[in-house]
Amino acid sequence: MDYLFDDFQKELIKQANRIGREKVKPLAAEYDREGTFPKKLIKVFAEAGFYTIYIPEEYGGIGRGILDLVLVTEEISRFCGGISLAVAATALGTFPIIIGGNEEQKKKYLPELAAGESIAAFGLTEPAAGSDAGKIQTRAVKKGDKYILNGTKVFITNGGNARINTIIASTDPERGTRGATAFIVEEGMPGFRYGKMEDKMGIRASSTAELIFEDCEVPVANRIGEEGQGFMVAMKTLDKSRPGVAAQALGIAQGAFDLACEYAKTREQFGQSIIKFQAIQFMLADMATQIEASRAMLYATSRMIDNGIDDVAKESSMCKIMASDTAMQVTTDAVQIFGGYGYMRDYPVEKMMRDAKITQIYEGTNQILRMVIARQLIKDITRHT
Ligand code: COS
Repeated sequence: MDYLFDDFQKELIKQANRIGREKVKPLAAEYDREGTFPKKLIKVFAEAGFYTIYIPEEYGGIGRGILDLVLVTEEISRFCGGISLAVAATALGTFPIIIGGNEEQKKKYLPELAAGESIAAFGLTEPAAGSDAGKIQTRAVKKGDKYILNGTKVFITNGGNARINTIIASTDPERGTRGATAFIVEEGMPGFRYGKMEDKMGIRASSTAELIFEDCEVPVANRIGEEGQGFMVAMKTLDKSRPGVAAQALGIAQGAFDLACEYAKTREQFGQSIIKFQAIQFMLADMATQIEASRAMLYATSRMIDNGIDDVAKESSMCKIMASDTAMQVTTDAVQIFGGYGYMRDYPVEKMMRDAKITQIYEGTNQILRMVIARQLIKDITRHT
């Protein structure tokens, strides 16, 4: 699909691929085993300008867009789906400021994020509010020039390492989704601490933490938008970030596919390389087809967003479902092609299968996303009849 990119994007893909191959790949197995957060790679990503991509020029970015961001995420994820989150989940944590922040907030926070001096996290999920995000219980009560936050966020990607956290809390529980409000909470604000660090099946080079707010004092100046706009900010954020999950999934799938092809060429059984068997050829053909279909849908959705189309809940859900289901299928098939070796930790494909699983779950389970798609389909049908 090279012909579809401008010169900047072609260079960006090459650069991200080189960094993935030279810097990410050698660390992927160790960081997965040890659950190491990739602090030293954040410096590399920052120097490469990956954090500037989605930030407007007036705040230290280069004002490109979602397509460029997904291209970088895809390339890094070919080598490690966990490490790619140091970029992709920072974008997720930054989008609420870009979408709903005022001029002062953008001037204050975006330049350090663009420079990669800080990374960001997005805090929506709670123990009792996962798919039903409108049921959040974290409370924010205004007292003078501060809000006092109380509650717990769970499963927060980049948690424990993000200086800047965009948090959705309820300022008016009786109003449900219309009572939610978004805040920027900095590491070190009084009453904000980290709880449990999760020990996960996959994406182990990414941190996943509990964020605990105990009478946490957040200046009124750190409220994003007005009271009651938090749910809308969260939903618009997810519309922009789900293609990032699709890119992560696609990269993982492509990485597993490349290894499976290589292995199938070199592995000999019954006197010939196993790629000569139709059973393997058909598997590889299906894997490649699913990957290309996911890629086409992801790039099309990213281009829609970059062209200013706001109403993309359906398309961003579709590309996330398509790519994450593909990643799960392709990585499972890659393990199958590797046979017994694929099941062993000595080979990288079992990690890819573990990393792929989360892409079907987070930033909206694929079941919830089908609901989002169906709701939009019903609206479209009603509009056209
Ligand atoms: N863009 C802008 N506004 C949106 C929106 C979108 N994509 N989706 C919903 N909204 C608005 C609705 O228009 C509605 O506004 P009004 O109150 O003004 O009518 C409001 O948000 C509530 O929406 P809705 O009625 O659809 O809320 P529900 O509680 O029924 O369901 C879902 C919302 C299920 C879509 C939401 O809870 C969701 O996305 N859940 C998954 C959460 C998730 O992804 N979690 C992962 C962790 S975050 S990394």
